[in-house]
Amino acid sequence: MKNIVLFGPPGSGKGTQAEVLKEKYNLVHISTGDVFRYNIKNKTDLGKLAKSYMDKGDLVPDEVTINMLKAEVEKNKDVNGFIFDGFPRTESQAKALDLFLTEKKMPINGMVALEVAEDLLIKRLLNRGKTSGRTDDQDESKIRNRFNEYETKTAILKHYYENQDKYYGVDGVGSIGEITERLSVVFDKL
Ligand code: B4P
Repeated sequence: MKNIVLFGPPGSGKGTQAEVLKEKYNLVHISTGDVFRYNIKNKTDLGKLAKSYMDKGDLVPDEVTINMLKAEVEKNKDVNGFIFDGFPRTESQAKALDLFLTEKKMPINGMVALEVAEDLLIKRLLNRGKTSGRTDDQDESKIRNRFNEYETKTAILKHYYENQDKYYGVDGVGSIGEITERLSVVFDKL
């Protein structure tokens, strides 16, 4: 099995690349952001809760996100592996994921991180905000709050996976195709 955490700051291209890589490697793509947006669209209780955090650019509480992620994994039996996109985003999510996947005897092979400078990320997100309808992409102060959440709660996960010899950084600047090529070099090794 290949279980890969696709990592990077908001707008680094995790969702974009996961769409391509899931086909190439026959993996199940779980994006916690997409699952939340699906629930918001369908006005479920989970969606209403998530919306109150996402609209401000805050992270959704760990307990909610961890339970949701586990349910998504359980829906997919007998698969080649998973691309986790946007999860984990806190140390407590990373520990919960390790515990859960170790119990299932399907550990993480590696964290593959897209590295992109903040000024370029802001441009990409504001640009998407013009057409996506995503409220968290339309306002620079909300985008800056997402970066702040990333810096204070998520960026430390680089060290978490480095300590397990599982961190692989990839330059996330270039065309979408070029970046897929770079990521594939790492995916092939894992
Ligand atoms: P996510 O949905 O995970 O999304 P993201 O960080 O905005 O973006 P991603 O990196 O996937 O970028 P994308 O490919 O779309 O999170 C949204 C919110 O959900 C969070 O703020 C949080 O509130 C909540 N949430 C999600 N997971 C959570 C968790 N585990 N715990 C708590 N809360 C959680 O690309 C962005 C843009 O760049 C696109 O427009 C794309 O077309 C463009 N782009 C991509 N690659 C490009 C390239 N090479 N060149 C130019 N443009 C490119």
